[in-house]
Amino acid sequence: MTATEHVNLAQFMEGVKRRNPGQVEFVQAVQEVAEDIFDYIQDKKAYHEYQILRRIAEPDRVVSFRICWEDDRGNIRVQRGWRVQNNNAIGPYKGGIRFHRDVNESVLKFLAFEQTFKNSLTGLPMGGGKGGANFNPKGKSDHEVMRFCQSFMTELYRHVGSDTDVPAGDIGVGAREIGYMFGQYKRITNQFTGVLTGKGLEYGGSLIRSEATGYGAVYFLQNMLARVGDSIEGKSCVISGSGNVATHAAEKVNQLGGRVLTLSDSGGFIYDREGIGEEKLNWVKEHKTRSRGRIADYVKEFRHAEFHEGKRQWGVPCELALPCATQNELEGNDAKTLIENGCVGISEGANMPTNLEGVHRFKDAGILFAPGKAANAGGVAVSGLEMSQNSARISWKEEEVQQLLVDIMRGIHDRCVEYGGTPGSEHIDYVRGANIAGFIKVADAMLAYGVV
Ligand code: NDP
Ligand code: 2IT
Repeated sequence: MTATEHVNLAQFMEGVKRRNPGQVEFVQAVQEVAEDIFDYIQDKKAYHEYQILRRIAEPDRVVSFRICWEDDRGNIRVQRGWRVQNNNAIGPYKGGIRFHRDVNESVLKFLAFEQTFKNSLTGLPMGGGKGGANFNPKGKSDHEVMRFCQSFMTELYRHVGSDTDVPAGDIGVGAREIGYMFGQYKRITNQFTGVLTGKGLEYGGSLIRSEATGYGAVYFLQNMLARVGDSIEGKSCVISGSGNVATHAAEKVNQLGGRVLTLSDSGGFIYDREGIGEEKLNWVKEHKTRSRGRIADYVKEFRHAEFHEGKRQWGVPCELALPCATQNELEGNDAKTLIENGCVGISEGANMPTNLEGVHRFKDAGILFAPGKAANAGGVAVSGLEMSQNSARISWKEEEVQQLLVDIMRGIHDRCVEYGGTPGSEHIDYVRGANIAGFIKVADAMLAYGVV
């Protein structure tokens, strides 16, 4: 018998906290996974002996670097950037880049850890990574963003590559930023390779990549509802965020006959009782993405709607909820309110939007609750398809990618059902299902490699 067999969940988490002081988001993400995995591996000796979870919860490496750039007034600005390469047991590191004022090492470590399980769930050969910088794109000119992206890539290029680590977008990083970063990578290396995904269609991007995360989160909800004989049609839906994921989730809810009541940004939320239909949604996309405006302006355009400054939308009565903005935006009390108001299904478009107390409340209430690592995997899945297209130097048709996305989301759903079932009950714990199904593939690959 080895000493590691005696480590219980509490002792394991004590170690994680001790080794990662102050990294609350990272500890939270590990805790949520460890709660399920410890139970699952109780009788699986090899996973203990080879310290698999302990190793997945220690990034392969964290690269941290300085980024200098010049703003439009000639001031020299200094930012901090990171790339967290969490685990490459089943494929090259893969995961987005986030530019946001609040980015720090803890946030990127939690995202890279989650990404490892998410990417495994897609069934595609991708390891887990994440990167970013504490750069606030709000109010910056195009040229400032360009200079920042170029400076960021001038360091990042030596750590990434189409078979090593393939970044993509995330909060604050969309088509514009990917274009600037790809341009700089190509300039430095003189290579045109699939080093980034989420690229423009003119230079190796895939159809449906922009839509994939939001659409996928709604497909996941659709799969959960279908399993219990229900559907999205006619249901009211509360969505947070108004970026890439939120607007495409809203688009798919509309297409499937649901009614979207809210969208938000960091300034507050808008509530439109008449529903945010296609035309209004197109206005939001244009306003938020192209004009980089605020969601508050929605009520100037659509005067019947309400804007709730500095508030979150979880008190708006609804049947479905899709948190699509950021981590820990839905807390225990919000979960309680949603449950009391009769919400029947939640699908996380964002990464870890529900805090641990909220997750426990949803689990205990036995309602349909899809964790981000399963529900928002459609984005990285289509990134995986973009990598395949780049390697083969071809572009697939829209219908092909659409169908693959639908199939991949159904596959993830079914894997969660396989591992999230409860004996003697019809209920599926999708959190447990996603954690275990995501873990197994990575763990077994790690066992195959021995101690490396
Ligand atoms: P965007 O930058 O396109 O949009 C982010 C949205 O969230 C904006 O409306 C933004 O408001 C809001 N937001 C960001 N930070 C906060 C905050 N601290 N408080 C309140 N609102 C906030 O990002 P995405 O839509 O791409 O990403 C949203 C979420 O989805 C993230 O959790 C991301 O990790 C996750 N995700 C994204 C994927 C993708 O393919 N893009 C794939 C899988 C997950 P404001 O404009 O005011 O900042
Ligand atoms: O969180 C995520 O899955 C993403 N931001 C997308 C990652 C990717 O590589 O497409």
